[in-house]
Amino acid sequence: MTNYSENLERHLSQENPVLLGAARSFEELDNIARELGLIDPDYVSAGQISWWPVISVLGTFSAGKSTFINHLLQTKIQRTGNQAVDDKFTVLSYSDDSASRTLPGIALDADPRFPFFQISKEIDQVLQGEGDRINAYLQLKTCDSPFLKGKIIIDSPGFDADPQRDTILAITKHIVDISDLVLVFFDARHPEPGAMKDTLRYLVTDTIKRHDSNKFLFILNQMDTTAREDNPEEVVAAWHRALAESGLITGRFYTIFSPDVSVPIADETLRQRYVQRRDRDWAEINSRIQQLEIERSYRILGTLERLVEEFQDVAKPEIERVFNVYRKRLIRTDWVTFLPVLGAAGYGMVEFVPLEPNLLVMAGSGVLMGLLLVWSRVHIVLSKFFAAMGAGALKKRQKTLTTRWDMVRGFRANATPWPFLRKPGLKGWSRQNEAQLSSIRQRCKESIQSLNDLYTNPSGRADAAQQPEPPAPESEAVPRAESELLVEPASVLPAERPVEADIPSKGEPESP
Ligand SMILES: Nc1nc2c(ncn2[C@@H]2O[C@H](COP(=O)(O)OP(=O)(O)OP(=O)(O)O)[C@@H](O)[C@H]2O)c(=O)[nH]1
Ligand SMILES: [Mg+2]
Repeated sequence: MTNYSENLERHLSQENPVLLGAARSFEELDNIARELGLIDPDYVSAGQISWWPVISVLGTFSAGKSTFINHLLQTKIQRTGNQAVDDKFTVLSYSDDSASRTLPGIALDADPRFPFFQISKEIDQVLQGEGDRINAYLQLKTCDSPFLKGKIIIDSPGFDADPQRDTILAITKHIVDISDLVLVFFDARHPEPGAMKDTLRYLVTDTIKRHDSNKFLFILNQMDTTAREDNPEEVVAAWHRALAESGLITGRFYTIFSPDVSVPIADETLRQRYVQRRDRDWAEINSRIQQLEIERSYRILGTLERLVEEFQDVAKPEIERVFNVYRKRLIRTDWVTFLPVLGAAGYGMVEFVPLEPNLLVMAGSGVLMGLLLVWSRVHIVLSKFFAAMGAGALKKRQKTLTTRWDMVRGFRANATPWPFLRKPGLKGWSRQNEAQLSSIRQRCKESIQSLNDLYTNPSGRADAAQQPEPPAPESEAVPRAESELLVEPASVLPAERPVEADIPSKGEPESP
């Protein structure tokens, strides 16, 4: 077992038994592929996919990013405060150890399980030598919050807080690229464009045209502070205007505040409206986060199933086909080139018949050996030529078939000069392998069924959908229907909302 698989399995055994089975199947599949020569000895298929969805929290400084994360995780893992607190990115990852550990950035840079593997090289490209200072930019923290099971959350420094701008920007770009969900925080205490300038430019304008722009959620935090204003709608309107001026017309906009540190709202009716609106938006954010967890399990099992299919139905038959052509070509040309050897040997026999029998045997075998040597040399040259032909044909097929298995490598491992000297068929292939692959496929289907049982409830079981329930901001204030929203799958996701002034006004009662 490789180091990677060992670490992966240890981590999954703590947080997702269904996926632990999948990780073992990846390993089994790799062993078969290795025997067949389809992958390098140190290649790990499981290392090519993202095992944990990444949620990043970015935005203006002191907007409440760390406070929000602390509330999600129900622990004070991140420091908070009104000065620029975070000066580096913190990757939060699950561990069942109740003592949280903080590891330096190098831990992330060197571990292929995390999406920061070899980030120092990327940083070096932006600023030569800066990659060595990875620990100044990045750290890993472990936490035993059940909410973190099956996901990675990244906390970030405020957007305009750091003088090391280029490096911070490069890491931010990397984080945005690898994230499955990006929460962009703004501060309701500072809705003026100047205070949001950098965030608007890098996290709004630059992201609108992305193909994955749907993964960005725009959040105006600390809404409680607007309750004291004469005209709180104006705060949200100003924020929307700034977003619209940065090019964002439609999207997901949320207005929330932290239940842990919010300032009291004296007017009870107003307070209730604020809380209701906050809880509704918070539930939508939670729902998006929950959805990622569900998607990742299906995505990983889907990838495994596709890999086995590609192996059995595409890569192996293709290699077999090209290898059989190679073998046939070699046999045919062997005969064609062997005939002159036989002819020459026959001619020699006739020529040397008058010689003494002893001399005849010596001369005959000498000539025959020489001829055989020449012939085998010709055979090897031809085998290389035919192997190159086969590899070329497979290379083209590889492009059209879009399989992840390296068919050319698999063919080359088989296209030895003397394939007739071993038993027919592909090297490293047996009925047992075939049965193993079918069993992986079967297990995959069963795992998908287990997930269906976990996330849906067709039989109306009372204990269905046993996921870690994300914390509602103020559970007693959340109406029943909304608290249920927190654990529902995708079907409850709301449609995209256009920009609208989205805060209960002080005067009128809110429409339901
Ligand atoms: N009233 C109110 N205060 C909040 C809210 N969220 C955070 N705060 C306070 O705002 C300050 C900044 O919060 P942090 O969570 O440290 O903000 P941050 O975005 O992580 O800040 P940096 O890491 O420095 O960029 C802290 O004093 C928090 O207590 C909120 O919703 N309402
Ligand atoms: Mg912070």
